[in-house]
Amino acid sequence: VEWQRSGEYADIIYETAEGIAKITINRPERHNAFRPQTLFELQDAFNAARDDSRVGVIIFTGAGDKAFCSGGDQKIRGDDGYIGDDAVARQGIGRLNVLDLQVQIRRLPKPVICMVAGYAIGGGHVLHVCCDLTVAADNARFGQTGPKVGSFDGGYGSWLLAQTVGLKKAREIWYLCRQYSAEEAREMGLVNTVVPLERLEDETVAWAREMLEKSPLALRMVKGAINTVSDGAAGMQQFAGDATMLYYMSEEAQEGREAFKEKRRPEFERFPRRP
Ligand code: 2NE
Repeated sequence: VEWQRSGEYADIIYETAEGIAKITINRPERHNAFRPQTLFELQDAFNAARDDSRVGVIIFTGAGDKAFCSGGDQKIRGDDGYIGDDAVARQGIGRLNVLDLQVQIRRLPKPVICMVAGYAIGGGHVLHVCCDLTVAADNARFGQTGPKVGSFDGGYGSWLLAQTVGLKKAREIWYLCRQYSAEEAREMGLVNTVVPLERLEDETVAWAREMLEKSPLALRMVKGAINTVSDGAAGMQQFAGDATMLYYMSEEAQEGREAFKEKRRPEFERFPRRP
């Protein structure tokens, strides 16, 4: 794949090719741990991928083969969150803006594949849980560390994980803070497939290409439908928005718009009252 790089980022890399956007956390010296700036940049890149109508699938990964992401950067963790170098941080206030990224991945109406080589751990593990699919290299290691390092994720990191692997397993993962191999993760339904490290990108791209052959609207609706159950009112709101979008695309809705502009009575009687 001939990736085309774009955007001005310090902590991430944004690339596109053949209808695929690849977003890479680029802090390998810290096992791709994130700081507030990393997350602002990721949010910007995911927005770019959402807005680009040529992009149908997003691959989310980490630089190098040691880690996808090791969660929040513990070296810049303050007493109330992660301290960056923005104006808020200068007031001594920390951030937990990874939560905004989790929501963004869930809401993004295109499939997001997490491509994991090495560690997906702590807040990095939660990010993979939030992605639609995970393709793991055979050297991948999965796990939560929160209760070991003085943290936890009681949102998607807990209940979406429980929905993915079951309640007992989710408790084990959080209470014991063990690490699991790629094969163990596959057996518990935490990842979709495991491939040799050297084939990781090729296999992930193949999964992306397979989805790109499918109807974009159908994929959008299925993602929304699956998330609706677990996202409650917010999931319903997104799904309802998609229903409005589809309605706008109908002749019936367009007749309402045209009639308003032409200052005439809308001719809705020509549309069937569907059973
Ligand atoms: C990932 C793991 C198990 C890897 O161990 P190992 O032995 O293979 O590598 P090492 O030497 O620990 O790590 C390599 C370098 O990366 C840094 C390390 O400190 C080391 O650099 P030096 O100190 O030698 O210069 N590094 C790795 N992870 C880092 C991190 N998260 N922050 C800053 N530097 C990091 C092992 O490295 C590990 O256990 N890492 C910590 C994982 C962790 O606990 N993450 C935070 C969980 S809490 C969280 O993410 C979170 C949340 O729960 C809720 C909201 C928001 C965030």
